[in-house]
Amino acid sequence: MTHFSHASVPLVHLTLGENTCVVSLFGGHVLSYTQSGVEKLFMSKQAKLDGSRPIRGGIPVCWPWFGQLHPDINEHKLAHGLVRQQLWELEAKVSTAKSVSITLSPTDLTHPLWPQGLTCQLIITLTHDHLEVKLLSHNKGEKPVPLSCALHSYFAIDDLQETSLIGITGEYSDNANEGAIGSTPETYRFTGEVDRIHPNTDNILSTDIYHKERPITAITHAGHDSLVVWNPWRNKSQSFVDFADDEYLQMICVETALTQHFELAPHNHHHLIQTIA
Ligand code: TA6
Repeated sequence: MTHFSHASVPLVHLTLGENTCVVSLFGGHVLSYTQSGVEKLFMSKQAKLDGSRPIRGGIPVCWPWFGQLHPDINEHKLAHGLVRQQLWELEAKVSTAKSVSITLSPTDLTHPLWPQGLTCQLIITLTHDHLEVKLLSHNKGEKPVPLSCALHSYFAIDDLQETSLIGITGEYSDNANEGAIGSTPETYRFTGEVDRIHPNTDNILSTDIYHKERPITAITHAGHDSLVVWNPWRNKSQSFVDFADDEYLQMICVETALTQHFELAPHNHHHLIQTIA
């Protein structure tokens, strides 16, 4: 289990029975989720936990755009939006016999690219058998606002060569191959760089990470219009300063996302929810 005693970013610790969750207020970023002592999330050994750059692991919050999905991104070079690199504040904490829940919100809404009238909150709920992460967007303005976002979760695995992902079907857009359209394999394995956007409109979608024939992590998605699956593989791993060269063998990203040109209507809310068990 990873310990974060060396982190200089402010942390919130949640405990319920044998389950724990650690959240950084820098980025509103879930760093760790352990279920009966088993760590479900990956955190790079070289991740920066001093607020100097986005944290490489856990659950980065990509909002109010995903990746480069903003028309002016080249000007600001802010991949994955405006909130994973700023301090969030703890608005509320509620503990019951069945769950512990915290509500966080970003503190700096002044960036010139921040969409007028749009706000977000993150509601993280630890229960006896799962962790629920809910990204709540609210358009307080009078105009529709384009919104793309993702809960960009890094999941811990034992060995990429023995890992498969179950539950995703249909076509995908392959960002590792100039957006070419591919067909999701029935047994989803990782034998090279994977960077895929899988459109999906199921109200609730369940996916499972397997190690050989054994399911190790169940992930449920809601409020999404797509899933993103990513593993950088060997070459891209070597280009990251906050990721060891061989760590691609210990993680896969399975992300609950809005990437399909969603617009949030005036005075409306949107909930993007990922549940991990
Ligand atoms: O979710 C996949 C992705 O968009 C990849 O293209 C890769 O850029 C990854 O996110 C990590 O992005 P980051 O900005 O955290 O290095």
